[in-house]
Amino acid sequence: LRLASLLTGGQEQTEFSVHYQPIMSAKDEGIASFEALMRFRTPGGAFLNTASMIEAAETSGLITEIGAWMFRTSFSEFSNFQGISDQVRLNVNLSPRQVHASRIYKDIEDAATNAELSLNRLVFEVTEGLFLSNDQVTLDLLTWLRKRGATVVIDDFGTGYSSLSYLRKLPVDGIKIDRSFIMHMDQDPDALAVVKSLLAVAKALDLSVTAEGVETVAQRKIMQDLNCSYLQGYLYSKPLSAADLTDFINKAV
Ligand code: G
Ligand code: G
Ligand code: NA
Ligand code: MN
Repeated sequence: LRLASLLTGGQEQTEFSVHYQPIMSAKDEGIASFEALMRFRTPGGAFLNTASMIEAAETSGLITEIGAWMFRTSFSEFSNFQGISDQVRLNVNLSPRQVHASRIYKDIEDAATNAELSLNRLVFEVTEGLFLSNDQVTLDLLTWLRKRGATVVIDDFGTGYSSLSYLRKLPVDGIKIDRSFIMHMDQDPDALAVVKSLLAVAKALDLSVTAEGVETVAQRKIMQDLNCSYLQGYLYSKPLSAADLTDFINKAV
């Protein structure tokens, strides 16, 4: 694949695939959504580091092409998942460069049409950094997605050094609290205080909250007691291939 070989400096057959990590409803621990995460594999079968591959794709601009592939692949795999209710949704990450490429409208529309997937089954994750410059391109895209029925959440929330007051004006439906806070909250009172204040702000602004990186029963209990909406992390499942996900779904129901 030409794109992959560009990214990896010539390793011809680097394979793209998508893994899916479940997101559970905090109350009943049923499956609420799956987050689609890109995977890059060498001909030898080793997985390359996703974050560095995405960063390289972002820097080179290839992310728009890879992103379009990601929409097509994850939407159509998701619409073929068996045994999930039609309330279950698909989360997809958008990088800043993707958001700023005008083709994204058509890429999303075409992939959704092709997979016969309504946009109200989709959740788009964007990072806090996108909002720092308050640019109209970002606001227009997110507004359009929400008008079409999609959900928009801010990923890795709390790491971006932005003030909380700006949240009120943004075209978003929820936040995902960064894993670094969840990881430390049962030992570090400051991390717990941050988590509590994020939940209070989200409640006041009527935003959903997802806790990322929930690994222990103690962390789950804290988040349930604080009325967090959704939980995601290794306690439930690591990201799984579409094939392995079938087992997870069958066990969950
Ligand atoms: O699961 P994990 O190690 O793969 O994710 C590493 C990072 O790569 C995360 O920050 C995740 O949001 C990002 N990422 C994974 N897949 C995609 C994708 O399809 N698009 C974008 N923009 N980022 C992705
Ligand atoms: O930036 P984003 O939140 O999209 O990145 C998700 C990343 O977090 C992926 O690399 C995913 O594999 C990882 N991840 C998801 N759940 C857990 C968890 O419970 N613990 C740890 N350590 N990593 C997790
Ligand atoms: Na994400
Ligand atoms: Mn995240």
